[in-house]
Amino acid sequence: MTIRLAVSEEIREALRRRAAVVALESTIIAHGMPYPQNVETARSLEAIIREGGAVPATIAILGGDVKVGLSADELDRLGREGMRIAKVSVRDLPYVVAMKRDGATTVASTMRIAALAGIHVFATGGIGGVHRGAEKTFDISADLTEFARSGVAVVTAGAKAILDLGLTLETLETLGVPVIGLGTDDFPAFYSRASGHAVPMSCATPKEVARVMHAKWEMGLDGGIVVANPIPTEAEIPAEEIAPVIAAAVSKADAQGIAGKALTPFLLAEIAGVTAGRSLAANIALVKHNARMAAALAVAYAEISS
Ligand code: PSU
Ligand code: MN
Repeated sequence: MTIRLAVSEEIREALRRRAAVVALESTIIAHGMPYPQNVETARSLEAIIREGGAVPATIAILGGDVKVGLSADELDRLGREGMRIAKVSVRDLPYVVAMKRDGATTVASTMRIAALAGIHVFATGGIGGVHRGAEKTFDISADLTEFARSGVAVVTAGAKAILDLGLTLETLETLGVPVIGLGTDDFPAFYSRASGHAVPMSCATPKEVARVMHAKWEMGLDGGIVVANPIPTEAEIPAEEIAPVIAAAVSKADAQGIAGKALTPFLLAEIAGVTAGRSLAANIALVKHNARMAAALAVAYAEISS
């Protein structure tokens, strides 16, 4: 027995044909960006994926239903409700379903639901990871453990420098998760194209990444793949510029005792406030870029696996 999924007709039909489908998460809409830019962005992501020849599958929990594919009204409701909607990671799934609540899914829970639905490619902004100071707080995102389990390739602009990127990469290695730099040898740091941490492997094209996906799962190696796709140069905020802003946000969270699932949204909102919207523009540009790459990857993977 697995979770009953409410998959839209269009997506069900695409999966039946083994066509290209790209999953999208909803925490980035409800908690990652302000209204109305969040809804506008969510809509453009779906349009970009369609232009790329794939079917978008935005995932969220609505009234306890695990939705794969949202209507325009449902997407709007998520965006308007924003922070009032629960942030739902894997541990929270049974609670929101049983209580018939709404929930915005994180990378971890979106990966799990995508895998259950038979979707192998997912576009996000940045994945969660090992937080700075995790040796004391134990704050390591469930996104990482999910990569060890769910067979989904996640296109991400690396991970934000609010995290300890070195420890994040070490943890992914321990969990047996491939981290592929797409056109880069350096693990991207979300707002910046490089972090100074090398990726263990790189591919030049989405086609090559699709071959790695196919090889991994054919070999019976379960679990996901991190596809690290750097932010476009013109939208980048250089590391030396964003570093002090991030450091200040981390200290402020520490001083105010912000921890657990509230930490990531707190840091994101702090950074957006201090950079006067520049971080938001960068965020929107990189997610769109990830959606474009994810569509190409889903098309290439559909070709290889059929
Ligand atoms: N990183 C971002 N923006 C986000 C998130 C992460 O740059 O919106 C969201 C994603 O949904 C991710 C979640 O899965 O935060 C991780 O939260 P936590 O660290 O509490 O696991
Ligand atoms: Mn956490």
